[in-house]
Amino acid sequence: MLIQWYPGHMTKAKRAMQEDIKLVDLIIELLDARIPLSSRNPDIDTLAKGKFRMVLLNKADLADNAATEAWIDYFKKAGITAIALDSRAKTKMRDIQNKMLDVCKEKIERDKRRGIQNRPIRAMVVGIPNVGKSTFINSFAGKSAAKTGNKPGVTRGNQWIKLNKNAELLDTPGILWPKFDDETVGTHLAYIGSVSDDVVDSEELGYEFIKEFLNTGRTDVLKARYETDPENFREEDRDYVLSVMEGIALKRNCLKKGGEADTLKFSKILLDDFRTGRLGKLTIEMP
Ligand SMILES: Nc1nc2c(ncn2[C@@H]2O[C@H](COP(=O)(O)OP(=O)(O)OP(=O)(O)O)[C@@H](O)[C@H]2O)c(=O)[nH]1
Ligand SMILES: [Mg+2]
Repeated sequence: MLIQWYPGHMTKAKRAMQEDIKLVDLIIELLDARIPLSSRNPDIDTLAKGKFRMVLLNKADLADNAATEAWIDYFKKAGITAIALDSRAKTKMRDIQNKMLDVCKEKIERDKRRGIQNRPIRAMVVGIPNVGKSTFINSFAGKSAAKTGNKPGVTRGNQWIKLNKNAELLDTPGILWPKFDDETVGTHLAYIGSVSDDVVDSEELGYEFIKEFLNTGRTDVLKARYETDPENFREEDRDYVLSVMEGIALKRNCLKKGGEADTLKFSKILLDDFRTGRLGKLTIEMP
């Protein structure tokens, strides 16, 4: 399934990011804990060259805990501090601030040697659309300073949020990149709602989702949520994925006028169940 989404505002946002990066000490990169590979901007190493770095594995409340631990370990081995986070919760923010100071301690010490004291750390918060950048900043600031919303493309311009004497954060619009290396990157970004639903065929996306779960042997996830064993729908000479989709759609009473399975309606339910965690805490990509 070929998905591309690179609207004009992202070209502009990338330019603004290149411009403002000169002003910051630290890059805080938010990844989606369910797809840490596909949610990484492949240009980030170039863009963030010479800056201190930190990764937040956000929406960890929707991801598998053991998988998130494995990812934290993966980043640690690459020399990057990574922290699991549900950015809607304020409880972890002090911990994150301490990690920020720790990651930037070289700079703080350098400032001190030059007689500069208490200059705040300036950090740019970057990441794909809808990953939770603005939500994180609001929790960190302890107030609604940045606009948030459950769809990609909410933040449209860079905005500084001055927090306290220790830190200032720059909220940025979510960006993707003009071409995904691999088709699965686009598909995975669409699963989590980082690509606008307007450019995606939901029915096809639902099909891809079921196919991926069947191919990776995770029929238990579907079985648990929809109370039916996908194996029951296996027939000779018939597309197994489609038969599973239709079978569950019928069971869920997703019907078209003539009584046949409404697979579009079911796909929308399926994706919504995934995005809201009703399918369980699921990580799609492993290190
Ligand atoms: N479950 C869960 N939802 C979250 C988390 N962080 C953010 N959200 C939700 O994700 C949606 C997007 O959040 P935003 O903060 O607007 O995302 P953003 O990265 O600023 O998005 P853009 O500005 O469009 O790039 C909102 O509905 C948030 O409530 C999290 O850690 N867990
Ligand atoms: Mg935002």
